[in-house]
Amino acid sequence: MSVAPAEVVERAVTVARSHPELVATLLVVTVVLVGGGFLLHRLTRPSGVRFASLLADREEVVVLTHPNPDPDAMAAAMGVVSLAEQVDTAATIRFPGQIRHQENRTFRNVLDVTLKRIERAADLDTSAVILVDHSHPRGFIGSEEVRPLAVVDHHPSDGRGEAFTDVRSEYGACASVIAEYFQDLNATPVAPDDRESEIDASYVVPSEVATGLFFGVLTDTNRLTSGTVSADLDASAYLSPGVDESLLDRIANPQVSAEVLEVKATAIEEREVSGAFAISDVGTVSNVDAIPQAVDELIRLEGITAAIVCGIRNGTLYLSGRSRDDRVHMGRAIKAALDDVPDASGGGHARMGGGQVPIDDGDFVWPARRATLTDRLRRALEGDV
Ligand SMILES: [Mn+2]
Repeated sequence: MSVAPAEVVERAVTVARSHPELVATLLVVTVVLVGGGFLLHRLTRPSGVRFASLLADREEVVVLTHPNPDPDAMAAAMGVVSLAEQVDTAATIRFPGQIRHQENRTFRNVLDVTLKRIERAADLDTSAVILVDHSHPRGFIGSEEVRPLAVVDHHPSDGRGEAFTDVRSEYGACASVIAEYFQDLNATPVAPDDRESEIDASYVVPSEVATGLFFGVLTDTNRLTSGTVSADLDASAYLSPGVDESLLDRIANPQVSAEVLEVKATAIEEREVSGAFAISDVGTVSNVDAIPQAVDELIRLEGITAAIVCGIRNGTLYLSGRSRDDRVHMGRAIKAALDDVPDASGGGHARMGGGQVPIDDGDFVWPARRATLTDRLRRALEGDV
């Protein structure tokens, strides 16, 4: 027996009339299913997809790095700018502080990263601020009033973005997180010899962005030797077809200025060693970044487990310390040694510390105090202060 379609509708209407509660229940179930499914879909979208749609909703965004941005921070920022441009959102990179270290300067120049320095919050000229590689704005006037729209970071922190927060403290580099965003969008890394316009994909990772992100992962994991997780390796593998090896070589092996090498040589020559601890005074320098680089060399000397290098520039004595000795918490040692020196500041982590001492008294008084300071540093390393 066949049933005419009209008859089916008629029967359904009859059932519905006699059981209104059934209709109501069906309606509620449908709404819950559709609504819930929609919500679930929104919430379970990969982070990269959510991030891209956040960017797409804005006319323009500012990507902000921490003070003195390193390759990981600059690479992450480049990645965000590239994503923004691909969803037709204008994006600029801003940074507080200075770019002095030769590795950072080389990275910026070779990859032609456009980033502008800011001094105060008003320089940001937009409310849509995206923080990369840090999660609390710092290093400029009014930084504490900036409420970031989004935070993408790999340092353990409670910092949050108003609309988007992605802090993956287990990752070795922020660049790995950004690379994953591209991967979430099925973006194709563009090989250095290919043209972007000839790639048949909705999203791409331009070659210089892939190269930058790849190097960001390398530097923040000390060439994949420390703090690396499989996500960092996955990100590197994903980016590798887009990596331009000649650019990578230029970024990874920057020219070192003669002064940095001279300061390193002085630090080694002038070292005063007692037991496993070395302290070295390199005198006046014109580039204070040479001081941490010098202590990085000094700590590599056989038999040395903790080292401090100090030098003067523009009336300030700069100290930089390294420890690979469990007995010495370098940050605390420097802090203790400078504790009651007027206007001095010092501190840091177990393996890395630094400090600054303003010298207003002129050279006449200072040499004696400098000897005293060296003595205190030595006692602090030995745990006596
Ligand atoms: Mn980083």
